[in-house]
Amino acid sequence: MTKVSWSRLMFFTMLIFVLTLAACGNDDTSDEGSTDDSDTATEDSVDEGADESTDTSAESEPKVTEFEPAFPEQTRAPEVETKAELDVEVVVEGLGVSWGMEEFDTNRLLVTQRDSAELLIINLEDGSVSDPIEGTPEVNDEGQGGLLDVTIAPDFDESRLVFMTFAQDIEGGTVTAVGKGVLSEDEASLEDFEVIFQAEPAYDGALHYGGRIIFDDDSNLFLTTGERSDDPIRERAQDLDAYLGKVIHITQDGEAVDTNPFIEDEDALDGIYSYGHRNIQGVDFHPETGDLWIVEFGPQAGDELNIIEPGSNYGWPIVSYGIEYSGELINDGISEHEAQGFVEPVYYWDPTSAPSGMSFYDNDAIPEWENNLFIGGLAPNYIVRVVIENDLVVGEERLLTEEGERFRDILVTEDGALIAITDGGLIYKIAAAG
Ligand SMILES: [Ca+2]
Repeated sequence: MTKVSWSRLMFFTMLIFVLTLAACGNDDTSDEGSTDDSDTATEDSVDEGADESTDTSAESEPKVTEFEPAFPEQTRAPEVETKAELDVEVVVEGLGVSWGMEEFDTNRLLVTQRDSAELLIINLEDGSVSDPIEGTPEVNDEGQGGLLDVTIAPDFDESRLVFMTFAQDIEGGTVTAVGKGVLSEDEASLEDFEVIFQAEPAYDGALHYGGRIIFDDDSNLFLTTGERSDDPIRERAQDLDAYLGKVIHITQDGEAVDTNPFIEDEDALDGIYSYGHRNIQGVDFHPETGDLWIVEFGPQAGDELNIIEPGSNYGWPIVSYGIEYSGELINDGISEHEAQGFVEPVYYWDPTSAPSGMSFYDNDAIPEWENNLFIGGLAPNYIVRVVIENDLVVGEERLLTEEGERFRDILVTEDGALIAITDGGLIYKIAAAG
């Protein structure tokens, strides 16, 4: 186990990172960036507190687009800094690409391994890693596919039900699929695993599966999908007869929830909750308002933080605060969402933050973090802390900027520790010092 002092982290936070992002037309790795790109860091030493820069936003890099925000708080929020002293610890290393996790028992996590399709149990107290749990589904592991998210049923203590998302081969290509199984008492296997939902249509591609799942208060599931990236399939994000580029609301049996917004619309799929999304990689409920918040990848820049309203259209690929990887404008470069009849993002990033899994801090262990949102960053390698007031972003901080890790998912434990898993197979624990 390695311990890193917070003062050292804050020092390195001041360093300027120069990122080399692949901007090629062949987006085999797309906006997730390459897993083996060697980011070059220039270590300009800046004394803490001696920064006389007039740019007070957390983002120090220039914008890559010409777009202006629809309202002042929509991008480049003022930089904030955590005052509490923190301990940062690598609890586990040596795993594969770790994509999703859930605390199913105090300080014990279920963690998915994307490429090997393994489900593991991690003990945060002693750093132990279980053997792979038997009975997990067969996946398509190409590109961004594989075993993706994991969550447990709200009545897990009785039902032992575990839900997972994954890329599945079906006729015509691959889909984002949801399945469930019963964790055996000895925790060695998932029994009676069955697929409950497939986000059709299938498409022969390896990108943009979305794949986050979360339970609501009624014990139904929200599932996020992607629009499969390529032009023209991505246009299906706008279509109500396709589950691509959507937030989907289903029961534990994969049926549409009967209060869904398009249930009366014969031309629309009943499971759709919202649409016009690109690739939703993070989802959580705001602890105070109860609203469902998501983050979705933009193309080049234009990653969005959105509050989900049932039946609403979030605009992709008609409007965006980003541009194509080629540098071309998207749909003649219209960014304003509301003016075009779409929901404005609460916040967007330019340049990209490559936002992945996210979690609100719904704990009082670190009081200044209460109700803040923490988002894993994949391409610039950091964790984003977002301070929100009245549904507006009023502050942003970047944590663990010097680690060089791609932070794939974030959770907050019952004890109030922030856990982050990475593509490099590390599990970080960030907690109040002492
Ligand atoms: Ca949008």
